[in-house]
Amino acid sequence: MSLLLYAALSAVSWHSCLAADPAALKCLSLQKTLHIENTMVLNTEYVAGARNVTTPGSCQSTAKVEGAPLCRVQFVVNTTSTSSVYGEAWLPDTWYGRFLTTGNGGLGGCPQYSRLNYGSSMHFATVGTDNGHDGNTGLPFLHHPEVINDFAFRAIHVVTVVGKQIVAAHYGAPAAKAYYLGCSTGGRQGTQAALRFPDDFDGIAVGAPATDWNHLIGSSGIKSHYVGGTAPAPFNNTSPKFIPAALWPMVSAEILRQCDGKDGVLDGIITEPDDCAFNPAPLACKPGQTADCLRPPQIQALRNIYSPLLDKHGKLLFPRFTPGAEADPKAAQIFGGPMYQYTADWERYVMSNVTSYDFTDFSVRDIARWDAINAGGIATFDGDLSAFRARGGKFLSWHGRRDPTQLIPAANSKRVYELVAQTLRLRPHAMDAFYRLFLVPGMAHCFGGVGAGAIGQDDGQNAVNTSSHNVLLALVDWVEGGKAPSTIVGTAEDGTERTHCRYPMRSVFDGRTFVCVQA
Ligand SMILES: *[C@@H]1O[C@H](CO)[C@@H](O)[C@H](O)[C@H]1NC(C)=O
Ligand SMILES: *[C@@H]1O[C@H](CO)[C@@H](O)[C@H](O)[C@H]1NC(C)=O
Ligand SMILES: *[C@@H]1O[C@H](CO)[C@@H](O)[C@H](O)[C@H]1NC(C)=O
Ligand SMILES: *[C@@H]1O[C@H](CO)[C@@H](O)[C@H](O)[C@H]1NC(C)=O
Ligand SMILES: *[C@@H]1O[C@H](CO)[C@@H](O)[C@H](O)[C@H]1NC(C)=O
Ligand SMILES: [Ca+2]
Repeated sequence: MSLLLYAALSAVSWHSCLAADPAALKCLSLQKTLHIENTMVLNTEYVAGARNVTTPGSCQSTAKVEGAPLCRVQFVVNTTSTSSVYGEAWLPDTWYGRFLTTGNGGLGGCPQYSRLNYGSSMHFATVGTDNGHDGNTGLPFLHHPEVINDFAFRAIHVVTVVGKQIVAAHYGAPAAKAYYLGCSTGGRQGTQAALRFPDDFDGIAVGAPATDWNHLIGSSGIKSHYVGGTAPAPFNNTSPKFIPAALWPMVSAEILRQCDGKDGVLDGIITEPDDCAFNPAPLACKPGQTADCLRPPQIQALRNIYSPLLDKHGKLLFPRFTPGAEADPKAAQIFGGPMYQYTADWERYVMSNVTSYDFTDFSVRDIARWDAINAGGIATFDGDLSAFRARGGKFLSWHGRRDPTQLIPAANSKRVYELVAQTLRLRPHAMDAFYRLFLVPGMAHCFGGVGAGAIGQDDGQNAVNTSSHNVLLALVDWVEGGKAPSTIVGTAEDGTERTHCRYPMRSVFDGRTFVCVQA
């Protein structure tokens, strides 16, 4: 983002609030009184009542502020001579002494304003960042290894260190506890924080983490490839393997026919998709049939999509696509025709330093090459959380079981759980002491989907505001009260609730309701 833009912005808002309110004056004075290494305070703005504020960058133009009154501090931190990170701190007047850093999504150049709004509404001093570049594309990475480093591990750490200093200056005392909340790429960032900067947070809540990044993004591209995607958009996929959008509902219906009832309830939710051995054969065209059926290359594409990705030695590279998740509209990002955008961007702008690339032969060999480069240490697939555990950190993870976006199947979070347990040689009861994973049947990517998906993970997802139903409050109770969450109760759009179990417990229908039982 250009410094010119920041300069213009700061000139406007400094004068826009003329209130004599002491809280407002204190907020505005931060612009002059804050002196933090490598950091320029661009603007401070006192938001006296709920309203929208203007936002810099290309991601959005306004953001809603419901946690007002609060002090909004916009800043930029130089991370190297060729990279910088934009950050915002939202400091509510009614502060409960807690600090919260929020993560990003996708290719991550957009502060997640909904989480800034959510965190500050819950009375956390809340920080967010652009993760070192503007916009949700990989183009800023091209020939910019330090921008990649910001994205891969540094931005969250830097805004956390600076954010804590801003909090201490504003309130006259440091935060008592520090938390992290993020989903998707934000889930990976939170995991990276626990691995690389174990002192930054007392509690970390992550959803649908994009961990094992190289395999995740590589396998997403291979999944696009299964249906004939060989180039990024715009690209007209005319492959015989391509499955047009109109035929996917038929695939979903067949998957539900085969697997919905396995959990004892025909409700459109597959509680344990990893137990669904979907067989696409019934969808094949019968002799003479030309419509509403699939031809052999399409059937083969489905077999590939719903099979785990193995390397040439037969070792698992990445879990399969989740049966049932194809029903989510976002699945079209992978199966809609073109090569998945994040795979295309990561290959071109990071792995190959080019602007155009031929994906015709994209394969597991390319994933091996990505592994070898592992730009910025982005993989984030390391089970050694010993330092975070030793400092008393608590790690709460959730993952929707109908997650299609970026192909982050919940099975990947099970893998990460097992990796941590194996690396630290911990049995489930010992894992429970610091690391808990909640699997949410029916939930799409981070939130939404079908089922009881509101668990306090973001703005608009806080249907019941208590720690039994809210991952952020559950984490606070765990860190500050030693009360670990045994379950998380989610709320569906129609207000019905379902108890979500912590892995490795299973969610089982007892004839009346779903209960959690030992695996
Ligand atoms: C950050 O870097 C820019 C460009 O190199 C420089 O102009 C600016 O003074 C630096 N800011 C701080 C606070 O060090
Ligand atoms: C305020 O911002 C939200 C999203 O950030 C947007 O949906 C809404 O339209 C905005 N309202 C106004 C009045 O600009
Ligand atoms: C939800 O609970 C938290 C913690 O008690 C509180 O800070 C917050 O104001 C509550 N939010 C709403 C919308 O009631
Ligand atoms: C891409 O280019 C940058 C700078 O030109 C270089 O430092 C980096 O190593 C290159 N990346 C790869 C994967 O070759
Ligand atoms: C895609 O290609 C086919 C075959 O060449 C053509 O008929 C069709 O119009 C094209 N569609 C678009 C959207 O370009
Ligand atoms: Ca079911």
